[in-house]
Amino acid sequence: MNRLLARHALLPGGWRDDVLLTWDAGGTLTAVTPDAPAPPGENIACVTYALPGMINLHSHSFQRALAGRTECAGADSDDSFWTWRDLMYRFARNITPDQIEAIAAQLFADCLRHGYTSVCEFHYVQRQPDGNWYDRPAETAERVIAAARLAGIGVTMLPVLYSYSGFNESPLTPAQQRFRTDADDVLRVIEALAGLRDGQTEVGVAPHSLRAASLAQIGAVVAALPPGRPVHLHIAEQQAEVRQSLAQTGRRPVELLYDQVPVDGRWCLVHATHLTPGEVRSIAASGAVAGLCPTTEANLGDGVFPLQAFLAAGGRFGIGSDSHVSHSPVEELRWLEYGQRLHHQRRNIAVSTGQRQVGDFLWQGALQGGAQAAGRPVGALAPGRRADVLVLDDAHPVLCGLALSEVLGSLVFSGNDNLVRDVMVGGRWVVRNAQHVAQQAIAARFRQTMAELREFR
Ligand code: NGQ
Ligand code: ZN
Repeated sequence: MNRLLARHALLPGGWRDDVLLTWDAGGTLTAVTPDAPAPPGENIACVTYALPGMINLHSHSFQRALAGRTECAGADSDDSFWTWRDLMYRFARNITPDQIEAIAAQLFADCLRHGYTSVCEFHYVQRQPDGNWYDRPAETAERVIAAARLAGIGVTMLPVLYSYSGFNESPLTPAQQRFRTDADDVLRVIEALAGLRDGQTEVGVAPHSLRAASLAQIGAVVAALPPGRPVHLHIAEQQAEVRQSLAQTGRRPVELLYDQVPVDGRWCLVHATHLTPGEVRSIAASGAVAGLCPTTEANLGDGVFPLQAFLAAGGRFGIGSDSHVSHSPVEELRWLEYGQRLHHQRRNIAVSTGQRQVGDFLWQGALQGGAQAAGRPVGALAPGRRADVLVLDDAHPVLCGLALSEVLGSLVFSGNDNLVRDVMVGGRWVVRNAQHVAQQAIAARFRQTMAELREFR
C-alpha cells in the first residue's frame, strides 16, 4: 500500500497532526490529509515525525573524494581558494568514468542518510584526460545519473558550459582541458540526456561562471534550452573574481549579468557572496535562487553571504554541499545562521515576520528555493510533489520532550548525531534505520576507488 501515516508532518503551512500521505506507483503524492483517522483494519506504516526531504542544490560529486585531503598548508603558508583549485584540477586530471560513478554513488548514499533526497549536479568533467570527447558525449554525465539511480536520490543534471579561463575570453589552461565545452557541445550533451528524464531525473544547464563562459554564449545556451529548465551559474564567490571583473569589464559580475541577460526564477546563482546593496536587490527582485554552500564557502575562505539584507529584500535561497566537506543539510543550515550571528553579533537572524522559529524558517526556505533550483516537483508534502520523506528518530534524546515548534530548531541547532532514521524518495525507502539499503555494494566499490586515487598530487 502506498500510504504512510505521520503523527506529526511538516506541511507547507507548518506542522500538522495525524497526516495521511498517499502516493501513486510513479512516486508522486496524490493526497496529503491532516487529522486523518487511522484507517481501520489496515496495516499502514505509522511514524512520529515526517518532513520533506531536503534539496542539495549544488554538487560537484567527484570532489567528495578530495574532501578532507587539502587541509595541509603549503610551503609559503598563503593558501587560498586558488591554491585549493590547483589541487582540485590535479585530482580531476585522470579520474575515470568508473571512478566518477563510484564516488558519486557513495556521496549520494551519504547525502540520503543525512536527509538530502535531491541533488543538482553541476557537472564539468566531461572530456577524456587527453581533451578528446568520449565516444558517448554524455558519458560522464550518464555515469553520475547512474550513480543517482543506484543510490536512489533525485537528480538535476547540469552539463557545464566552460570555454575560457577568465573574463575577456582568455584561453583555457592545460589543467582545464577536460572541462572544455562551447555552446554547441553543451546542447549536444543535453540532447543526449533527453531520454533519461523521468520523475527522478531532470536536465538543465550550467554556464560555469562569467570567467569561464561569455555573456553571448550564456544568452545562446539559455535561449536554446527547453522552457522551464534550470540554469545554474557560479558568481562573485571570491573578492579576486570581483576585482578581475571590474578590471577587465568595468563592471562587477552580478551587475554585468543583470545588465546583459534576463535573469528569472529559472536561475540559481551559486555563492553570490560578494554583493553591493544594489546587487542584493537585483537578485531578490529577479526571483533567482541564491545557491548557498556555507560549509564549502567556509572551507575555501570565500566570505559571508549578506543573508540578512537578502532576506529583507525578499530573496530566495537554497543550500548545497558543493565540494562535499559536509553531507548534511543540518550542518549547512547551522553554518548559514551561525555565520550571520558571528558577523552581526546578534541572534536569530533567519526569520520573517510570519515565521519566528529559525529552524522552521531555514528548513522551509531551503526546501522552496531548492525545489525551484532543481526544476523538479519536490520540497513539500503536497499533492503533485514527489513522495520524498524523512522520518526522524523520535527516540533520540535531542527530540525528547519538545513542543512541535521546537523540533526543527533542535534538529538544526542541537547536538551532532544524525537524527534522520528513515528516508523515502519517490515512494521508495532508500534508508532504513539509518542504513542505506545498498550501502555494502556502494561502499565496497568506493573503497576500491579511493585506493586507486590515493596518489593524486
Ligand atoms: C568548481 N568550486 O568549479 O569546482 C569551483 C572552483 C572555479 C567552487 N567555486 C573552480 N567552490 O570556480 O573556478
Ligand atoms: Zn561549485
